[in-house]
Amino acid sequence: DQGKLPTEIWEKVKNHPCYSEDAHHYYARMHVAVAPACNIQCNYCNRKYDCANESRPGVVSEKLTPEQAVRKVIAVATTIPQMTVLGIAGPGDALANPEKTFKTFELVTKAAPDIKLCLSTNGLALPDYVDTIVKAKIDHVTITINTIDPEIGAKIYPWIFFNHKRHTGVEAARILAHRQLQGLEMLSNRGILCKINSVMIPNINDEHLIQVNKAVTSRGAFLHNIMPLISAPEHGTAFGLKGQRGPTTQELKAVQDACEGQISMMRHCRQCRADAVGLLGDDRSAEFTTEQVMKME
Ligand code: CLF
Ligand code: SF4
Repeated sequence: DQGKLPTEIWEKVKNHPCYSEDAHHYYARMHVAVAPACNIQCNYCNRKYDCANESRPGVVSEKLTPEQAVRKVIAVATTIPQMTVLGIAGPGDALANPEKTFKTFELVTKAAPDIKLCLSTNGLALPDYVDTIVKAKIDHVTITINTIDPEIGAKIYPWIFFNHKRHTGVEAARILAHRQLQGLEMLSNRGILCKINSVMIPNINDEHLIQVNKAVTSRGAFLHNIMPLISAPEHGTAFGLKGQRGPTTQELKAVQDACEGQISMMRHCRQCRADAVGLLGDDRSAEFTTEQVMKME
């Protein structure tokens, strides 16, 4: 229910399955995998899952052009009337592929103006695209912020590509955190509902996520989604530790509980694929391959 939310905000969240826990039982979202490139490297990345910028074993998303993406959106909207939100969440970074991302949103707005637009990013390029996001009428932006401490960041991000060059170590992590928080503040000031995703990595950023929560709250974030690292064999070497594990359910809940009380905590995230379709947790992407979509037209 609306609770204490102002009506104009309620209108934006009531049928967004990620922003409203109630809505996720009734409304569906879809992702189109139009954004293959990325401008940073996360130690946990494997480009299969996204929004979460998450990583777990799975099937690689079928990459689409903006034109193919729009055909898919129409096919899904026709088949699944509860589909209210289109998100671009990878498989790389939406804002490292700005032409494809914004072209897709533009074409979708023309073809299906009722569909809400959602964008997920690591935030590095975000300050440069705030005006474009506002103009495209994107109401929902997710920024993945795992740390605000460059020393911790250096353990999560081996490098970033920024201002035409590669930066590494603490310097890279400092630039990234600064750009993420700056982008968040700029979007909040423009009335865009920002969700922060944080990947909880035991012994790296677990306790620190409470500081991240405070930092994003003070900059106007609407919702904080702390999700578990899903451990994969390759994390062992990437994190310089033998077999980086994910948190247990109890550890995750403890950190989420410790953050409760400032902004809302999202606890129903399903760590979606970059080409997810349908209700959260009920993936129907296999029904909407390019081949299937062509048959439906
Ligand atoms: Fe997609 Fe992300 Fe938009 Fe949702 S997913 S771009 S905000 S429409 Fe949702 Fe999936 Fe969790 Fe993301 S359950 S991984 S939070
Ligand atoms: Fe991978 Fe996403 Fe990190 Fe880019 S931002 S390296 S796509 S997890």
